[in-house]
Amino acid sequence: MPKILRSLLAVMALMTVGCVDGVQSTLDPLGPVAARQMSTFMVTLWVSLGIFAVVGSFLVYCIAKFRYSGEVTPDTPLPEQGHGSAITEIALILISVGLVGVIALPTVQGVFWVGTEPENEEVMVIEVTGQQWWWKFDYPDLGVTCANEFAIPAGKPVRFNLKSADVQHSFWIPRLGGKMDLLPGQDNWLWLEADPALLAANNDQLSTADNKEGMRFEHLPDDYPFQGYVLYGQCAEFCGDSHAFMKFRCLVLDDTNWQKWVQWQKSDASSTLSPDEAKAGYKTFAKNKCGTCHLIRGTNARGIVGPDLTHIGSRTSIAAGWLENTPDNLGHWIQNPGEVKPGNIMWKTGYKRLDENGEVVANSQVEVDDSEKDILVKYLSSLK
Ligand code: HEC
Ligand SMILES: [Cu+2]
Repeated sequence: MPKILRSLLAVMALMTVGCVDGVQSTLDPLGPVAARQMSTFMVTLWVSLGIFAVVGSFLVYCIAKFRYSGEVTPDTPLPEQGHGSAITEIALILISVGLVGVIALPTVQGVFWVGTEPENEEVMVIEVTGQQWWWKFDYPDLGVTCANEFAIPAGKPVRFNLKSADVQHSFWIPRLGGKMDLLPGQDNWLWLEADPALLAANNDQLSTADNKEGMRFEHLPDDYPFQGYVLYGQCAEFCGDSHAFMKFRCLVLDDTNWQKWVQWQKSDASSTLSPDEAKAGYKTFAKNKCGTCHLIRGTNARGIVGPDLTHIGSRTSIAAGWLENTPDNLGHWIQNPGEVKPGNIMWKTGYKRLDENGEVVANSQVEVDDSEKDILVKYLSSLK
């Protein structure tokens, strides 16, 4: 096989594997919107494959059947020439129009279905704000605000009102459906739902100690305060340096866990450290000006530039779904966020940096040394 063909096949194989077996596969729906989008896609796929098979077979047949077998010289006569057949042409036009109809009907119906909130059902509203490079989630009816990880109740439709604080982003939870742009100055929305039956039916895809490879969506860790599923989301519109690291996690909870989650989210920060240790932790936080950008409810840290850190200790991830929430990752992030997510606002506008001439370039010049880092990691991890 020629080298170029082999490389092409390898790339195609890799891409297909990425589609079929990912935690963010659109071909493996876990909710009605994703299922509908997938079935519409399958109609188009089957029709296209049918056309490919019929046209391809004719082509191969004609090449084989009408091939000139003798030696070709300048004197070889042209084969018999035809000038079209009205009947064939009309038939082909009718068949094409028919096939376009077969594709268009479910597509147009689907567009309207996806664009209309489910009737006769209470639809919960979540306001989503995309920011470079993290997500803010507000529940106006519940008085809950959180960042980068949010929860929805299983089996209930949710309306996402989409806004952007800066540039264009796009909200996407591939296994639930989507996606939709967040535009500065224009309000978009979409609705999604996680289907408990589909979640239960795909239980074998859960990550377990010996099934990390086959993982397609996850159970929450055992020490998480609630039990449920984790679905992965992603910004799907290029929005700057760290666009690829602008992820988020959507927790899907049953009724009992959902009620518990809401109560917990509404509560102020509570540290598992002793009051003295917690006080020292907060002091270090305040000293480094972290509170000018971050909110920790129940303290004087009231910043809104960065994500809400009220319950950061109980999050599964940090840096907008990009890193697992471990003490090492948290420490690395706090000391050098620019290395984790190039160009991010915390690093760019908060931290002490030098330009190529050794001149200081930054506003507030945060610089966290090792002992302060340890205190901050201990304090933030204790905010459950
Ligand atoms: C200039 C504003 C600013 C300052 C000062 C700042 N941060 Fe941040 N912080 C941000 C922004 C913006 C993000 C989101 C970055 C991203 O994900 O792109 C962030 C993210 C974080 C995260 C991850 C949060 C999440 O939801 O994943 C942690 C933890 C954090 N900061 C801790 C700190 C600590 C500790 C300090 C003080 C040493 C600090 N920050 C100082 C703006 C700031
Ligand atoms: Cu984005």
